[in-house]
Amino acid sequence: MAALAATAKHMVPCTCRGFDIDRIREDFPILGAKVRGKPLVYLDNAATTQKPQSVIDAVSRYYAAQNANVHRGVHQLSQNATFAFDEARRKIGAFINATVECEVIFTRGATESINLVAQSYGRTFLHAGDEIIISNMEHHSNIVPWQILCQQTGAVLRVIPIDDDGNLIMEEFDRLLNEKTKMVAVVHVSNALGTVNPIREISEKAHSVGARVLVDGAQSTPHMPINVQELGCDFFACSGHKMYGPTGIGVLYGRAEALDQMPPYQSGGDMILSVTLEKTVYGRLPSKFEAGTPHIEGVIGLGAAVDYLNAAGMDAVQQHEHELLAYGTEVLQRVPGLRIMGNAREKAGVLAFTMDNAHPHDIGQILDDEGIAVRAGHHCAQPVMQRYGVPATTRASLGLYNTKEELDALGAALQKVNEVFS
Ligand code: 7TS
Repeated sequence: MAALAATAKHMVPCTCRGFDIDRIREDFPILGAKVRGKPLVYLDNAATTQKPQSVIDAVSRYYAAQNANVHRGVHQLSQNATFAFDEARRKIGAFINATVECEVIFTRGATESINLVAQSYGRTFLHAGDEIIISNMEHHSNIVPWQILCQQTGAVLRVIPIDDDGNLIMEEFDRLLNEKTKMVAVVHVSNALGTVNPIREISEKAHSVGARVLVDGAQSTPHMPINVQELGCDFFACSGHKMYGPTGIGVLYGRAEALDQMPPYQSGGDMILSVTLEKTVYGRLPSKFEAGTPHIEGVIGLGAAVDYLNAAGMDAVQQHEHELLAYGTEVLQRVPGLRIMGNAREKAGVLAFTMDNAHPHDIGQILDDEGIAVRAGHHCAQPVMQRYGVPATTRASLGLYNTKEELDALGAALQKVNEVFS
């Protein structure tokens, strides 16, 4: 208690060079809000992030000045909208270092991206007896699509276990890999533990037995520079709303060579070269995978989010959040009866914990009374909860606009939780 109070008074500014946190916070109008009469402390960034004014403006500018359907109008408005849409694809491709922009497929989010690969690649190339490797720390979005594919094809799901700290047990991965492995689908950063997984090593090992690699990048893309070529993966999935962009838009990156071999996932307008009543010739990448009118303002808003992240600098974002994570870990460690879940060697973005005396939902409620937004529950990662024998955790998840002062406020509020439940 004394230690906590001392911390709260002694506010330590972020020392990251070139990262002007005050300016950044001013860019996000919602961060000025009050919740229950207290300044909002938003620590639920793994669920969704807040939006900078530039993203809000890009979406509203589209509707106020550019609204038209894309890739089909000869008129000026449609050409303007098409230009803005295509420009966003270029920016996003560069942001993740895709080789060519047609490797960027727009989807509804990470969930749809993974389902697209499972159904299009999986149903075409996987057969009875083939093996799919996932890990024990996956979000349900990277479990259920593979379970369904297994039911459809007779393929078999294998799972890399995790150790007590939340690291993948790589020796077990080595043991699971064999010539029957056709797909390795792993999360880059765990939403429940914060673990950063060694994707490059996983890709190299998987490719050595001829398997494809899908990376669930929903929780890595907002926190660190992403280079899909360096990661060596075949597919990479992410969600716009977790990277300060709009909801309902996401990305599937796929190697052109792999996407070229895959059949469409959905069909209709915009994904064809020609249609007769007897036969359809599919369009080229990326349109083959983008049937129907796309989420135009979502794509444009995501382009603006990527501009924003580039201006902040992903190296600086990573360093800032790294400092926050270390600081927040210390703050939490000082709370009596609190156990952090997930102490992996490499971590990003997430501080999940349980407390001896209080249920995660009660903790979430008391924090909400203090204006602090966290998530309590299983975080759509029930196998992680089963691994550690807990029904749920409380999770504070970080974003680029968070501060050490906010983590002090979290620590002080958790002290109140202890007072209420002691
Ligand atoms: N993969 C991971 C690792 C995630 O954390 C999430 C969402 C998804 C996939 C699915 O993303 P979506 O945008 O398609 O829904 N995770 C969370 C979370 O941790 N709290 O709320 C949503």
